[in-house]
This record gives sequence, structure tokens and C-alpha cells, in this order.
Amino acid sequence: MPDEAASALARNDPEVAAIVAAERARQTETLEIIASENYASAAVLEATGSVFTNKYAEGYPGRRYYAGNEHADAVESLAIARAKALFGAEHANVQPTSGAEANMAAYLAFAEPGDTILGLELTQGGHLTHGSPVNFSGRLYDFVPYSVDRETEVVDMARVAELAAEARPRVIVTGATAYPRRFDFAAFAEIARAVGALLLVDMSHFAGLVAGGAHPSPVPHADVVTSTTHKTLRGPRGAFAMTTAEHAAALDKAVFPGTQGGPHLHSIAAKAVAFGEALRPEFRDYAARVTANAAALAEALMERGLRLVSGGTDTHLALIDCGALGISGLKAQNALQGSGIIANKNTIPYDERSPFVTSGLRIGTPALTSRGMGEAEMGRLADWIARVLRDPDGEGVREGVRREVAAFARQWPVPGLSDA
Ligand code: DSN
Repeated sequence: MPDEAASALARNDPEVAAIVAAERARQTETLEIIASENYASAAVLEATGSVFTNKYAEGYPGRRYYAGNEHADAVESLAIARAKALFGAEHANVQPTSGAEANMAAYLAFAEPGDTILGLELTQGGHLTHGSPVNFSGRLYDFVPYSVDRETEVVDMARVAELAAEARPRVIVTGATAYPRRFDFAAFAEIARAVGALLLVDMSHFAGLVAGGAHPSPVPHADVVTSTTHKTLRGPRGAFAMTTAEHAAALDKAVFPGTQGGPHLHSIAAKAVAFGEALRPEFRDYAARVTANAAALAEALMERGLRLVSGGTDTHLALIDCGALGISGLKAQNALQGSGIIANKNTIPYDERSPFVTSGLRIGTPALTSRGMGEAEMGRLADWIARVLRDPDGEGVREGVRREVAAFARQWPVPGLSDA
């Protein structure tokens, strides 16, 4: 946030300003390894806090339901053009305000309530909106979950093909929130085509890796691709969706007026900035470093005797099997938080603990890589994680690691905070 805005906040509402300042300090002094989080640049934060906050613009560029939208049209058109250029898509819609709403719009566009959809089981890494019974997706559509193989912990494509042949889904969804491996988009597309289904890839987690060339792109294979903008893509909190020219009108109609009202133009302006940043050559370097750091961290943890789901990673994230250490994911998360390392508990495949307790811990490298850390730093991080998880009740260990982490973290500037 620009200083001028920060001081306006401090003058106008010192109570909120103090909370924001505390959060700023927390983000600077801890090591953020939640796989879905990142640090947006100062430019992205500035656009998010811009005057577009004040504007209504239902509709799309050139066809709005409100007046005064010449600059709204310009910024949304720019975001669309940059998204298309970045991912090589025929059509992009930059209005979804979150990944959940992007997925809701995609289902609305391409399926009828009650239709069958295939999605990765939530407890095996899938997302709430990929068919969880407590989510709109599981309540409105007939989701059939597919799973990972018990031994390899990798998606069993033969089983996906069998399930698709039996269930004849309208849509097949891939993508996940806690899956450390790459999806075989070509194989999913072939299965979808064979049963007359559309393929939806939710690339929220790895969008930045795709943008930076560190992960295969789903765009040539999928009928529709949805994504958030704030994870590996390092943009503002928000989402977007892409499709082919053939399905463009259906997708747009499903976003507005199908699922949303006024677009969040301040976020759209910030998405344009983020897409612009991701189009620069240095973003390719960033994406490559994210995956190299994840591989180095995974290797270093396994060298220290920790078990990782599927034996490692080829993305930005990994899942530690805390059950193998005799502790829950919840206990691991809390012990690490007490040491200044912020990760999140997560179920692992065939988990016997509840989703609130879990046997796993999800870790990721997008945020630390944004701070400039490299493979050497991943070794130190693995040391701290292993020390804490091997003695989660040891106050001495926790306190010792907390002091080392705080001193270390202060040496690494946080984009958007230290360079504002
Ligand atoms: N909350 C996101 C994540 O952490 O992966 C998914 O919505």
C-alpha cells in the first residue's frame, strides 16, 4: 500500500491501521510456506487500492449497464488481452472474483443441475468446488470422485477412464489444491473426448508455473481453464477463466449475469498488472526457481527421514506425511507456527484422521521464492521443519527455531512491503 494511503488509514482509523501494521510485521517476520499464498508486488497492491474501487460496470467492455466506463473498458480490455497473450488462449474472462466463482460459472456454462461431473476426491487433494458434498458443486451436480493409486499416490488414469466410461459425465475436472504431481492433460482430454465430456482444468495452484514455462499448459487440451490470480501467479486476490472461441459466449454469460453482478474493477486493474508482470522474462526465472526450490526442499526433507506423499514433487508444493512421525497435521501446523514457520495441515490420500486434524502438512515455495530465497535456504528450512516435527512438544526446540527463523526472515525483503 502506498505510504499516502497508509497514513490516511492511520489518521482515519488507527484501530484498523494498527491491525494492518501487525499483519505486515507478521508477513515480514515469519517464513510463509502455505502453498497457495504469495506476495503481490507493490504495483499490484497499488492497483488493488486504486479508484476503480468506486466504479460499477456490470456488463463487458463496450456493453455496460452503467455510464462512465471508458476507463473501466480500457483496463478490463487490457487485462483480457494480457491473459490471452500470457496463456495463448482464444478467450479470457477476467471478472470472476474467486476460484470458487470461476468454477461455479464454468459448471453453469457447460452443465445442467443434476448432470454428472468427475472430480478429484477432496481428501486426496481436490478442491471444495470439485464436488464436495458440503459445497454448491456437490449439492447441485452429481459428482463422481476419482482417486490416486494407494501405492504411488498419483492419479490412476486407468481408473479415471473406467469411471468416465461408466458414469458418462458431462464434464471432467482436473486440478487440485494439494497434489504434488503434474496432471496429464492430454490423457484427460482423450478420456473426455471418448465419452463426450468437456474438460475443465482448474489451474489455480500452478497457473504461475504455466505462465513462466515451468509446467505444461492445460490450455491446448482443455475446453475451459479456470484459475485464481493470487497463488503462484502472484497477482491480486481474484480469478479468471479461459476458453475457446466456440464457448466464449457461454462462459461470459455464465460469469455475468449468471453468477456475478458488478465486476471488481480494482481487482481487474491489478490482474492486468499481474499478467503484465508475468509476461516479463524475469517471471520465467521466478517460475523455474519456485519448482527448483520445491524439489530441493522435498529432497532435503526426505534426506532427514520425512516421508512425502508420492515421494516428492514436480510442482511448487509437497505434502509431508506427519502420521509417519506419529503426529497429526494439526499438531505439526501448530508446532511450526510457534516457530515462525507458517504452513497448513492437509489430508493425505486415504487419511484416517478427520479433515480438521489430518495426517498431512502441505508446504510450498512460491512466497519464499518471491523473497529471493534459493536452494541453499531450502536446506536451512528443511532443518528447522525436521527439528520441530521430530519434537513438536519441545518448547526449547520451538523457541530456538523461532529465534533463528525471525533473525533469518528479517534478512529477506518482502515484495510489496519492503519495496513499496
Ligand atoms: N484455499 C485454497 C488453497 O489453499 O489451496 C484453495 O481454495
